[in-house]
Amino acid sequence: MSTDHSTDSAGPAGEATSYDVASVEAKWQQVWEDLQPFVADDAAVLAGEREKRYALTMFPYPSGDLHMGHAEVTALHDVVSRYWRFRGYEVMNPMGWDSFGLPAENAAIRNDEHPATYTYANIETQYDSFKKFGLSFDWSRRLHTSDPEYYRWTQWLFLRFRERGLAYRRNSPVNWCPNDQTVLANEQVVDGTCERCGATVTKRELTQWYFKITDYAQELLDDLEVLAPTWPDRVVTAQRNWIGRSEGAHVDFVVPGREAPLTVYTTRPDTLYGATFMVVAADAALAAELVTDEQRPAYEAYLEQVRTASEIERMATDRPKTGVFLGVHATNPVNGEQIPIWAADYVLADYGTGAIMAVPAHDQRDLDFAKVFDLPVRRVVDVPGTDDPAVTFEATVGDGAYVNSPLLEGVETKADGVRRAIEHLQAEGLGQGTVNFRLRDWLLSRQRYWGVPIPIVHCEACGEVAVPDDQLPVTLPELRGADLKPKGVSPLAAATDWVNVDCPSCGGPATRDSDTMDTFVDSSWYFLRYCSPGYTEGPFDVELAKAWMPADIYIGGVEHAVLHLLYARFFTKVLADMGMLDVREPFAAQLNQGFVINHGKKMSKSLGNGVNLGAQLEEFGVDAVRLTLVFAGPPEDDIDWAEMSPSGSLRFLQRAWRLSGDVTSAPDADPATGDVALRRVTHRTVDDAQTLVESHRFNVMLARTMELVNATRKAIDTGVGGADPAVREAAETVAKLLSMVAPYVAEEMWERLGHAPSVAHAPWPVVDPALLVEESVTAVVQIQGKVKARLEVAPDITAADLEARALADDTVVAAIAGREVRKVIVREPKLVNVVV
Ligand code: ANZ
Ligand code: ZN
Repeated sequence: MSTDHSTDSAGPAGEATSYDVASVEAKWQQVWEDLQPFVADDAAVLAGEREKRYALTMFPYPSGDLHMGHAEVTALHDVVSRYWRFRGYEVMNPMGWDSFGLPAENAAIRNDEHPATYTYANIETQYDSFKKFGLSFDWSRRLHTSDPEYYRWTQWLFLRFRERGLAYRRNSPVNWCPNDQTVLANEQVVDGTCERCGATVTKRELTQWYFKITDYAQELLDDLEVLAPTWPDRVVTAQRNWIGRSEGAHVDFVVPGREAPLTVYTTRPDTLYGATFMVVAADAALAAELVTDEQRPAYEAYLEQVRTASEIERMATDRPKTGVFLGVHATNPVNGEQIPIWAADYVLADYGTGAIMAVPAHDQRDLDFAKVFDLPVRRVVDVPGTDDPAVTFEATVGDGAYVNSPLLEGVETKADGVRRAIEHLQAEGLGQGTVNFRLRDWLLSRQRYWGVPIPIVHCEACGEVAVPDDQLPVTLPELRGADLKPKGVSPLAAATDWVNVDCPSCGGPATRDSDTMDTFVDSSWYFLRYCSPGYTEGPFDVELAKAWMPADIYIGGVEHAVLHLLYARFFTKVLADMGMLDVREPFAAQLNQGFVINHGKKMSKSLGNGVNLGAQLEEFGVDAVRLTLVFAGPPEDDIDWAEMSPSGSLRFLQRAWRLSGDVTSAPDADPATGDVALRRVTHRTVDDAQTLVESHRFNVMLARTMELVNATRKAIDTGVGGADPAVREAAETVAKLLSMVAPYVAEEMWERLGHAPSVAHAPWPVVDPALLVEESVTAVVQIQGKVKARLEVAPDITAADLEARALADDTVVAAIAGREVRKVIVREPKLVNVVV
C-alpha cells in the first residue's frame, strides 16, 4: 500500500521520514503469529502467582465480514485488555463465534447455501480480519457455538436445568413470527414486531419449552443493586423495568353460582369502592368459561376479532376500547355491589391473573372503556385541584382524601390507603397482599433448523424421556439439499431417519423432539466455556471457572441490555446453585460502545451510506483506523465517520514514529541522568494514563499521549536533543501507550528503539512520584479580554497544547456558549486570549 499521507520528504540524514504501513502490518502479523504473546496462563492463575483479569467482549454472529461496529468495539476492548497485561495481571482475552441462529440460516437460504457452509466460511473471513486488526485475543480459546463439542454441553445444561424443574414444556399462546415461521420469546418482540425481521407478531397456541427464569426474578432484580455502580445506568434500568416488580394485592370477587371466586391483581386495593365493573382478558380461558349461553355468540365473534389483532394494536393506549359483556356479575367484596363482568382485549391474558377490577375514576384505560360502554364512574379519591373524572373523563391518580370509602375515612396518603385496604382484605379473608412480576418464563424452543437440537425423546409409553448424557451430543443432521425454508414446523421433523429412534428408557418406538434452541441459550454460557475450551468432562472445568470468573469487564452493544444479559445472569445463578460457580453474577463491569454512523445517520444498505471497513483499512492502515475510533470521543458516544479524519490519525502516527529514529542514546541509558523537565511530562502522562484508562476515558489518554509526542519532539529539535536519556524514556513511553491503540507502529518504534521481541512483553513504565510534584504555572484564559478561567499547566507546555487545554476547559466552553471562535492568541505558558 502506498501512503500518500506522509507529507515529509527525506530527513536531514537522508533517513526515511515515514514508514510503509502495509509492510509494517505484514511484518508484525508474522511476528505475533510466531510469538503468540496473548495466550493466558491458567496455571499462573490457579497457583495464585498472578492476579487475573478477564476481558470479555461480545462475540459476533458470523454473518458476512467484520464491519465498522466490530472495529469500534474491539478497538476499545483492546485498550483495556492490553492495559491490564501491562499492569502485570494474567489476562484472559478470548474470542469466538455465536454461530447458530436465524441470521445465518436466513442468509444461507437467500444464498441457496447450507447454513454450515455459509457460517464456517464467514467465521474464517472474520477470523482473518480480527488478526489483521491486531487485536490481543487469545486464539487458543476460540470456540464456535455450532460445533458439536460445544453444543453437547448446551444440551447437557438443558438436561440439568430440566432435572431442577427449570426447563419444562407447556401449552400456551405464544408469540409467532409469520415471516420467520417460528415462535419468539417475549424479549424478541419489539413494539409488537419481530426483533429479527420486523414482521408483525401474532399469537399461536403451541406446546413449547420454557426456562423457568421467573424463579429467579427477585434475585435478578436485587442483584442489580450490586451491579449498579459498574454497569451503565440504562442497562440497569432496562433490566429493572423488564423484570417489572410491582406490589399490590390479589382480591377475591365472589361470582354468584360459581364455586371459585374471580381473583384480580391490583396495585390499588385502596380504590375498591370505585370498582364499578370487572374485565377479563378476552383470550383467557376464564372468559370462555364465565360467559353465559346467551352472550356466547357475541363473545365468540369478539374473540375472533381479538385473535387477528396484533399485539401492537392491542397495546396501543389511544386505540378505541372494545369489549363484550359476559352476562355475569360479581360481588364487590367491600360494599356487596353486583358489578358486571366484561371481556376486553386491553387486559392481557398472561399478566397478573388475567382479570382486573376496573376503577374508571382512577385508571384512564378503565375510564375510556366506561365511556364507550356507558358504565358508572365513581370517584373515591379527591385529588386536590382536579374535577370529578365522571365529568372530565380524565382519570386522577394522585394522593388525596378518600371519599365514598367508609373503610378509609381519614386516611391521607395512597401508601397508607393501600396498606389499610390490604390489612382489611387479609383480616376478612377476601384477599392477600402480593408481589407481581412482569417477567415471564423464557420460551426457548424454535421451529428452525440451525440450532441446538433439544435432547428429548417422546415415547408413547414413557412420555418425555431425556437423552442419556453418554449419548450426547444429539447431533444436528446435515440435511444437505433439504428445503430449510420456514414452514411452521422444524425441518428436523421431516428428517425421518433422524427423528425415529428407540426410546432410551423402554426401547420402544419413539421420536426425537424436533425443535431447536433459541441462540440465546448458546450465548448464556459461552463466557464460561472460554475458561477451559477443550474440556471434555463437562461444560467447563469448575476449578478454572472459579479461578477466572467473573469477567472483569464486558464490552458490547446496548441492544443486549435485556435479552442476552438477563439470560446470562440467570444461567450464572443456576450454575452457582448447582455448585459449579462461586459467583452469582457473571460480569463485574460493563461498557456499551456507541454506534458508528455516517453523515448523522445510522449506516444502512437502503440509505447507501455504509462505510466499508476493509476499504478504510486499505487506505489508512489498521493503526490509523483504530486510533480514529478510540480518539473520536467517550466510548459511549456515537462516532460520525464523516466527521473523522483517519488521514490526520495517520499523520500523527508518522510523527510519533519519527521520534524513534531521533533517539540516539543506548537502549540501556539511565533515564535518571536525563532532562528533568521532559521526565516530568513523561511521568505525569503515565500517571494520568492509568487513571484515564481505568475510568474508560481512552480518548483523553490518547490526547495526553499526543501532548507527550509534542513535548518530546520539542526536546529533540530545540531542547536537550536526541541523545538525552529522557528523550529515550519519553519515546519508549509513547510506544507503550500507543501500543494499546496502534500496535503496529508501536512495535515498529519499539524495535527501532533497540528492543525485542515485542512491546507487548515490555513492562509498564514505573511512575516516579518525585517527578509528579511539579512546579506548575498558572495560565490565564481570557475571552474578549475578560478572565474566565485559570489552568495549572507545565512551564514547558507548547502553544498548541495550551490552546487545546484552554478550549477544552469546561468553564471556557460554557463561557463561549456555542459562539464561533474567531481567533485564539496564545502566549505560552501564561496566557490564552479567545476572540469570539
Ligand atoms: C385497579 C386499579 C385502580 C389499577 C387504579 C390501577 C389503577 P402494574 O403496575 O403494571 O403491575 N392490571 C392488572 N392485571 C392486568 C392485566 N392482565 N392486563 C392489563 N392490566 C392489568 O399494573 C397493575 C395494574 O394494572 C392493576 O391495578 C390493574 O389495574 C392492571 F386506580 O387495578 B389496577
Ligand atoms: Zn419409552
